[in-house]
Amino acid sequence: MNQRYTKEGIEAIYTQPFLNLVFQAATVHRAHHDANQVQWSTLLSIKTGACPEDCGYCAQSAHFKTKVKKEKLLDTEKVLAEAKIAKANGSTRFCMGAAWRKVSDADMPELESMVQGVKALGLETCMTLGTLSSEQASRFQQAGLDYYNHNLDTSREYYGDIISTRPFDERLATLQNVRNAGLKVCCGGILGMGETRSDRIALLWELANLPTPPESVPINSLVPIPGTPLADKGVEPIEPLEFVRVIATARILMPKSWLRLSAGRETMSDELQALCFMAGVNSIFAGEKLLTATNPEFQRDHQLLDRLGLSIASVSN
Ligand code: SAM
Ligand code: DTB
Ligand code: SF4
Repeated sequence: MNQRYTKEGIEAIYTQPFLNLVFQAATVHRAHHDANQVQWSTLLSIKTGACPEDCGYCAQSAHFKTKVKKEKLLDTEKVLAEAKIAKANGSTRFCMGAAWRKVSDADMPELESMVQGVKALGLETCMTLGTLSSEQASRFQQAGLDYYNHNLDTSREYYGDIISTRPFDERLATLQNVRNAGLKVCCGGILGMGETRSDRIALLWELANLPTPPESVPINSLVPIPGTPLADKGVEPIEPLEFVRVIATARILMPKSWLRLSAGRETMSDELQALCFMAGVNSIFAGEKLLTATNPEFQRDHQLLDRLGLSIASVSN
C-alpha cells in the first residue's frame, strides 16, 4: 500500500493534548470548508431485514432476533415520495440502503430508476446495498448515482470479532469497483463496539490511505439494538471526548471530505455535537429515522443549529 500516513503519525495527531487536537482540526476545517454550514442527508431503507450477513451491531441481520419487520424492495414511486419529503425538509442528499449481501442483477432496473428519479428531483443520490461488482458500479454511474456507501466499520484486526460473513478484503474490492466506475466513495465506520484506541487509529489509517480518500466519511456511534450480539454483550459506550478525538483526527487526515456525524446522535448531548462540529463535522443525517433506528426529531436539530448559528448547506458540492 502506498501510504499517505503511518499509524505512528496518526497516533501522534490523535494523542496530542485535546485542545491542541481540536484547534488543529478546526483550523484544517476552516481552510477547506465553510465551518458554519452543515449539510443534511436523509436515509431510507429500500429493502429491510432478513439480511444474510451477520454484522454484530445490525438490526437487520437474519442471524439475530430483533424487532425489525422485514420488507421487500420498495417501488420507485414510494422512494420518490420519500425523497420529495426529504428535500422539502432541507436535505440535499438522499441515501437509499438495502439489507443485502450483494446486489442482484435482477433488481438493477428498479434501482436504476430510483437513482434517475431521485436525481431528477435535484437531490444528490447515494446507495448502500452491500457488495457491488464493477459492472453494476458502472451502470449506477450511468444512471446518475453520485455516491456509494460501503463502510469498513472497524480496524482489519477487530473486524473478525464483528462480522464473519463478509471478508474485510471484499469491502476493499467493492470500494475499488466504486472508485473505478467514477462514483464518489462514502466510507467510514462505527465507534463504541468495544474496540481499542489502536483499532480506532487503524480504521482511520485504512480510510485515509485508500488510493483516493473517501469524499464522504460517516462516523457512527453504535446504536445498541436489543437482540444483536453487541447490544446483548453490553459493550461500554465510547467515552465522549475519545469520540471527539476520532472526529478531529479524521478531519485532519481527510481535510476535504464531508465528515458526517451519523448514527447515534439521538443519545448525544447538544454540547457533544457542538464539539464535533468544532472538530470538523460538516454533515449529519436529518430525519426522524435512520434505516431502522430513530434519529433526533427535526425540531431538536433545528434548535441545535439555531443555537450554534449554523445553517443548513443548500448545495453540497
Ligand atoms: N447492508 C449494507 C451494508 O452493510 O453495506 C447497507 C446498510 S448498513 C446498515 C450501513 C452501515 O450502517 C453499516 O456498515 C454500519 O456502519 C452502519 N450501522 C448499521 N447498524 C448500526 C448500528 N446499530 N449502530 C451504528 N451504525 C450502524
Ligand atoms: C452509515 O455509515 N450510517 C448509516 C448509513 N451509512 C447507511 C446507517 C446507520 C444505520 C443505523 C442503524 C439503523 O437505522 O438500523
Ligand atoms: Fe446486512 Fe448491512 Fe446489516 Fe450487515 S450492516 S447485517 S450487510 S444490512
